[in-house]
Amino acid sequence: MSRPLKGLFIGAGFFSRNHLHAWAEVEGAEIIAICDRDPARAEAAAKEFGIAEWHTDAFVLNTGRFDFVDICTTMETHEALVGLAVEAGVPVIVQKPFAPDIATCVRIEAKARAAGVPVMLHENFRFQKIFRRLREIIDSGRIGEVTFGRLNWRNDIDVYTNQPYLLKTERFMIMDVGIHMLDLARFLLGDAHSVSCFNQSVKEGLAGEDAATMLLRHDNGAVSVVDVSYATHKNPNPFPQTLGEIEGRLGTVQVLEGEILRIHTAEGQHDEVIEADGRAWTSAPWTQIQDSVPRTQQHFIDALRAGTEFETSASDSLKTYALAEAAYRSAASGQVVRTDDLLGEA
Ligand code: NAD
Ligand code: 89V
Repeated sequence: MSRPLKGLFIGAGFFSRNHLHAWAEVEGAEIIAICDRDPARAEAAAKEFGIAEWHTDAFVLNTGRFDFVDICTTMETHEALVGLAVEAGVPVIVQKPFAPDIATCVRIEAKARAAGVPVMLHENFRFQKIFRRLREIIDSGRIGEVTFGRLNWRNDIDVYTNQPYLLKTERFMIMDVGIHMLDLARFLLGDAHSVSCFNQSVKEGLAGEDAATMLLRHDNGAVSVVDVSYATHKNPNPFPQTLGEIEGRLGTVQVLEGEILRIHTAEGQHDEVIEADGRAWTSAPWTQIQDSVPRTQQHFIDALRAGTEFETSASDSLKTYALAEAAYRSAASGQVVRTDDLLGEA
């Protein structure tokens, strides 16, 4: 199909502006209509991004005019919205978190697979330039077989002003940022099957945890520590950088502040600075996250056109959400929790 794929965009809230700017840069696709249950938001976004059509009801999916839909709403709405798209036979890219619990994730994925409708998670941390490069270094064999990893995302950004729903979310930090880190841990160290987790609720008045520390055992025997916090006070604030290191049998790569990869091998130490691309619509400190949005969307469109598997397909992502579920259950029980039982539960 040589013409651009026509898309519907649902959810004109806080993060939508990054998606809509990004769609304007993605090759082979265009957003032809916007939908938000809040008419004022739908109309304002359509006006700002020069999109002719706006709607307040996602049933517009049934008009047969869309080649894909981008769902940028919060997790409790995804089962209904993805379900509508699947019934209409419209391929989906949907924001994280996929859904609040593994049973719902499995239900959504099963319905889409039964209908043969492709669904991808918009999980953009692995599409950040620095992590594409880190994966290349690992695949090159320079540090040997990976044996250990540490991924941390700790800062005190005021996330509550832009995303007030996080104040009331019982499953908060693991589903908001932990899920990015768990996907990165799978991307860099391979699949994992066991989790031990301690949660903390440091800020007063939150419904859920704002810090979590997870220990993972990977299928290849590697071990990783994944820790996240919105209650870490550092000056300067490292937001939105993910820091850490990946160790292998022959060397180590550190992920340092300033978007630096420090590669340690028997030959010595070597730094690479992998800066995210600033664009007309990006602004510090969000650049690293914003730059990953068009990269994620371009992957979706390229794979959809080619009929190939999405890196973060709904079926692959079930393994990431099983790790999140295991983390919550471990935090509740104090036990190490295996994931293989969880996927079969729903
Ligand atoms: P938001 O609440 O600001 O916006 C969501 C919008 O969706 C609202 O305008 C709401 O009216 C609309 N909406 C909800 N249900 C709808 C329905 N059934 N039909 C039509 N419109 C509907 O949320 P946000 O902060 O923009 O976050 C959206 C998602 O993006 C969240 O899941 C969040 O976790 C995720 N997010 C991801 C990143 C990232 O990729 N790095 C960053 C921030 C947020
Ligand atoms: O990426 C996210 O999901 C957001 C964050 C503030 C980290 O960008 O919540």
